[in-house]
Amino acid sequence: MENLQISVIGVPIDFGQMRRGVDMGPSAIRYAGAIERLEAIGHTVKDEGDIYVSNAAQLEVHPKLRNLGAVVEACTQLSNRVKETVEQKKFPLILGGDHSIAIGTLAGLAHHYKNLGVIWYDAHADMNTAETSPSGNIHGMPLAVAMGMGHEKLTNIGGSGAKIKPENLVIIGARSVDEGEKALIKEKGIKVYSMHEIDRLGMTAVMKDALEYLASRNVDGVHLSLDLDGLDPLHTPGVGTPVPGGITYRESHLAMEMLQESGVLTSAEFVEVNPVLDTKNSTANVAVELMGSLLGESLV
Ligand code: 6HN
Ligand code: MN
Ligand code: MN
Ligand code: MN
Repeated sequence: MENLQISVIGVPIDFGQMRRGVDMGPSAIRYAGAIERLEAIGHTVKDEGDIYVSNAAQLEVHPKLRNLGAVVEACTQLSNRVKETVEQKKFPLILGGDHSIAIGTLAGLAHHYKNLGVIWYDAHADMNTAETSPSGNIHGMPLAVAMGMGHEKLTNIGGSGAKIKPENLVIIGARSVDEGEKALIKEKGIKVYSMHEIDRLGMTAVMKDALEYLASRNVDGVHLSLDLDGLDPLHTPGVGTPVPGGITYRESHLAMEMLQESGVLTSAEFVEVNPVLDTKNSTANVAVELMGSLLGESLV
């Protein structure tokens, strides 16, 4: 396995949704031993600290995009940091924070990857716009924004226009998808492996198919955006929007191992860890264990 130069960037933001505490995600994940775990594999890891997130109340408010100004400010900074990290030939590992941060991550990656593949591991499809969103929460919108849809203050982060192509995206674990999102998935022909496919085919076949699909798209990199609510809340209860009937702990390790084996991964983010909703930091612990499998820890 190739030893990587990993840059860890924390984004302590909880303004993309309504439950406070997910801003403590980066601390919880560090406390669970992320840095040491990756170093033990043999990687060179630099903890770059956290993005500064200012007070939402002091920035722009919008009736259908909760805390718009604060999310734009944090994602703009993150986009720049991710862009610099890739320029330095380092592997960006981003710790959330709620899933709105993916707007910044994908904007930063798009600067270098013109045909980026994205694996979205999540109970949700995260492709609402202000018009389709049932909640007004921006953490339910990052994929729409990355595809160039939504408020221009969001789509203009890191440069105007789409950052990813719908045909280079695969969603794994979906089981709570809103009507507007379903319509968009159909319209764009987005590849979704819902819980139905995971149950029916098994994770091995799902990951094999997903990786073959991305390879057939000739992607120039693959980003993993892992929302801890993709797993079943039995394993990761410390998330703001849990949905029962999710991916198991073991299936998730397998998925991470297969992604590692494929050798195509170029960046990753772990989001939605909310230690306030947790006991004994269990969700951050799972996040760190999955990071181990993703980045080459061997079982024997
Ligand atoms: N997440 N689809 C719902 C909404 O409010 O748009 C839930 C979104 C959850 C987002 O978990 O990252
Ligand atoms: Mn550049
Ligand atoms: Mn989710
Ligand atoms: Mn999500």
